[in-house]
Amino acid sequence: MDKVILHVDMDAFFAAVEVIDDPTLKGKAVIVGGTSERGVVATCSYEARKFGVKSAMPTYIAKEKCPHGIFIHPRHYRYEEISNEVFKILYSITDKVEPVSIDEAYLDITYLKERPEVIASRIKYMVRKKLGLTISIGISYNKFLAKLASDWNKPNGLKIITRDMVPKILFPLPLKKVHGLGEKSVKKLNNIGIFNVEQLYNLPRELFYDYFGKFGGEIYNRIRGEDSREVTVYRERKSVGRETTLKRNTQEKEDLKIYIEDFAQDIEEYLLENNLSGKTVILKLKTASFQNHTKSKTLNKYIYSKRDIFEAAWRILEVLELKEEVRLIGVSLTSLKTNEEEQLTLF
Ligand code: TTP
Ligand code: MG
Repeated sequence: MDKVILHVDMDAFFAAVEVIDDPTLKGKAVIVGGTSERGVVATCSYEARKFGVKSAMPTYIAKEKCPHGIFIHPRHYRYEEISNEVFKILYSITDKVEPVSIDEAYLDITYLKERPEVIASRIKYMVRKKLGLTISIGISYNKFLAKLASDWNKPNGLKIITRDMVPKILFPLPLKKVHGLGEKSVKKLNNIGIFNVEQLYNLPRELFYDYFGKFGGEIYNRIRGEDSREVTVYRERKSVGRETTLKRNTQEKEDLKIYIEDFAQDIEEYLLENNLSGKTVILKLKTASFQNHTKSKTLNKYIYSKRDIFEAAWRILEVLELKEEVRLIGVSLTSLKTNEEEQLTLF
């Protein structure tokens, strides 16, 4: 069965937030970015885009192109706040949400009963009603096509790409629309007279490896509308840990060491399964008189291996003064993050 993937992306996100916070900006050329001489544009409203202003453009050039624009310094905490609200709406639809950036996510809605376009319209409605913002949504059977679809008729877009539309819909596209093709690759291809997907499609597979290295196969598949990447769900988890009441109370550190080794093994397993690593190790002890003690150490790098976890916990225990017997011991790891996966070229 084909998957059903949504790609959602807020329209002119930072600029749109500025407009909801100050409605007098509505309909104006709002440009958010560094306002110093060397600043660059983070984003701008669609009104400003008409004048050729775009993300990453030096602010002084944006001023030349759009002298009547309203230039605003970014308020990142506020964008985070609104982003959290958007994600709450997404999680109310499904747990299968993969955040990609502050204003962008994939949702796997394969197993939801309602029709995808109904679900997408509901998301758009909720975001509009609750936050006063517009969002563009693409629907397809894989991530690559869903992302292409969300970009199809921004802002406030909704687009479905079905199997029978491929390859027709892909062929006329300029290469820069192929997510995963960086600027350099596009230039290289232009140099040999390849400007759109159809021309690329007709090249032999081996050539893709020459041009894109190990990602060649991936690009070859993508322009055929194939992409097997899963929507990777990651809900932030605060910590992972294990604890146990000892069979016999003890004051011997060497006895406690064995428990720490066991815990480190379990924690490593969990982290590997979930592609996580952590930075803060916590040792917990409960004494024979039921007093709890916790001591933590934040490391200067993320760890996940049994050995690193064990060593960090042991270093805490080693220097502790045990005044009475211990009846319970626990080790946990917090400040977790998802390990970066190898990214496809430059996006
Ligand atoms: P985008 O989704 O790329 O852009 P956007 O939401 O402003 O506009 P669009 O309607 O085309 O989706 O990026 C999301 C936010 O990330 C954007 O509002 C500002 C920030 N950003 C930067 O700070 N610098 C950049 O170069 C880009 C591309 C985005
Ligand atoms: Mg956006």
